[in-house]
Amino acid sequence: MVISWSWQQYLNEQKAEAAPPTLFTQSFPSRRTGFRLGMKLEGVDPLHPSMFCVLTVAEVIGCRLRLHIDGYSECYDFWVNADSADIRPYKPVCLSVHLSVSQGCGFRVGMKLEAVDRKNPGLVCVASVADVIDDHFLVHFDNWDDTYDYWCDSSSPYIHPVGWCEEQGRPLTAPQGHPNPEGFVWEEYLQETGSTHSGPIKKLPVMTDSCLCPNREIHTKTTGDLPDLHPVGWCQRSGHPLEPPPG
Ligand code: MLZ
Repeated sequence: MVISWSWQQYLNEQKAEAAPPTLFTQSFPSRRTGFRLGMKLEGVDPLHPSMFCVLTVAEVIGCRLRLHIDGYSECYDFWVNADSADIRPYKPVCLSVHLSVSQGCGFRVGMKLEAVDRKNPGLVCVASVADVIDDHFLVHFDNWDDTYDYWCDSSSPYIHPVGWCEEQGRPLTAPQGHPNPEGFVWEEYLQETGSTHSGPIKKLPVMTDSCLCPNREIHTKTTGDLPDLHPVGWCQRSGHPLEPPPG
């Protein structure tokens, strides 16, 4: 007889509490996804997050999608949540229209910000807005090559306004090759580069700031992984299988 694994029983056995849903930026899915096999869309290539690719829905489980990058091997297929900010519909009018000013978010090319390096999620670095399309913009890390770039919108948990690190008492990684990385001062840098800072960045939700754990190192890693963390019961509610702990 197969006895199904139960969260409640597991929490009781472990004498542990579940992280409450209020700590998560992701809510429970409100409805079943309408994505179907073969549908085409566009989205960010996770291996090259500065690029949008033509994608095909290759598998749907609950509200998770396996996406195939058209023209490339299946080994590059990747999974996202159906409500991921990294995928978008084909919109004939807006396709390939690069706007220097976004219509909604207020970000402009050249504005400076502090952003999590998603390849090194322990680092928050000096960054610039490198491109804007509709309400999405490309984050580029100053004086680094574009392999660290990624697209996001103003609600992204990875971006912070200039001065955020200082306010939080945490280190800010200066641009590569900066003459005095330990003594980086925004005012001087903005003056040297003749740039402005991005004002309208939405701050990290308060609950995320206080986060699951007081340890700063772990908090940073958690921040880097936010879109893939869900509260207890999310898999059941979204129709996705949950891998129980072994044993
Ligand atoms: N250890 C790496 C860190 C690169 C960080 C870049 N951040 C945009 C290196 O030095 O190559």
